Amino acid sequence: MATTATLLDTPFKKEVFEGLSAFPKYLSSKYFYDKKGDRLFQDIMAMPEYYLTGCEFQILSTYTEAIGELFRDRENGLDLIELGPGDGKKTKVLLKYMAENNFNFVYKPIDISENAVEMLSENLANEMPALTVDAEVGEYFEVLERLKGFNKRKKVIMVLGSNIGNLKHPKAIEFLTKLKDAMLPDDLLFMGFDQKKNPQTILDAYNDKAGITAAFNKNVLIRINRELGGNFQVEKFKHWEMYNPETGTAKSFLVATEAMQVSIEKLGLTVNFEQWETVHTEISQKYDDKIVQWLAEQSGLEIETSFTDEKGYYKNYAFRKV
Ligand code: AVJ
Repeated sequence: MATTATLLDTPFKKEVFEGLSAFPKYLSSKYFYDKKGDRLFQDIMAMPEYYLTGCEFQILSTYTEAIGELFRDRENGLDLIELGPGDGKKTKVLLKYMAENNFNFVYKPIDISENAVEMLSENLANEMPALTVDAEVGEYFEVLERLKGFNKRKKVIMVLGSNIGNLKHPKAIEFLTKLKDAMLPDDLLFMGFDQKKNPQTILDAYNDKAGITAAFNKNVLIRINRELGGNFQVEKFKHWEMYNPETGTAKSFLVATEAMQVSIEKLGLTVNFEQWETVHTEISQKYDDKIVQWLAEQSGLEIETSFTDEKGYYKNYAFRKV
């Protein structure tokens, strides 16, 4: 034990070791996002089946003024803090409105992908040179502590893309509660929640014919191979998606198509797979008003207002601290 324990010196190593030693096996979706994972996620956002991005873009474009004015401060300016901005395409709609309408603000994007943060900062420096950008790399839960330092003037915390959907309800409540704890009465939380809809539409979004989502899911194995000295034969795993319309939970798996043994050198770990054994890799929770209302209640937040797209596929909610 002592020899393996000393090897687990990063969260990635520790979590991969735990997840692949567990039964049933699991890996965290937060490790999808290396350089190649970021690119694959960009491709996902551009696919016709992945309706989320287009719907949220439509909402932000249609209701730019209403949303922007919700953000407006009384006098001292504001900090706009975004968790998980990705490429910032949707956010730029709001940033441009704010820049053109006399907002005094700093934009603070925080992402787990160092690569995404760098690309976004560069892009904004080119496209909106007058904008003050103060980017950071970090994980949601670790970043929340630092948010408390932003209490000198109004802050708006933004989480787009239904990123909260990667958290099961208890974790989502923990996350929302910590956001609430970092907020003052005048602060706003603006969040995107993908809505329950025809289960087929959801399945198609996470199981596209071109196999981009499959490649995205398998990228975590490639990353383990490269960063941790693993020898996964990635093509021997099958991407599998299921959606439970009762709970609103979409789940992704990697399924071993044959029995095999995988070794991960830097973890000192050998993993046995039975044929058809699974690795659970991601949840993408879908919501309705009732669930969001309940999450808010459990977290000490209240919904101030919400915006939806033409089809009602997706919703952005503005919350305040109770
Ligand atoms: C970035 C977490 C919102 O769950 O819809 C896309 C990631 N996974 N296709 C989602 C994802 C598979 C995405 N989030």
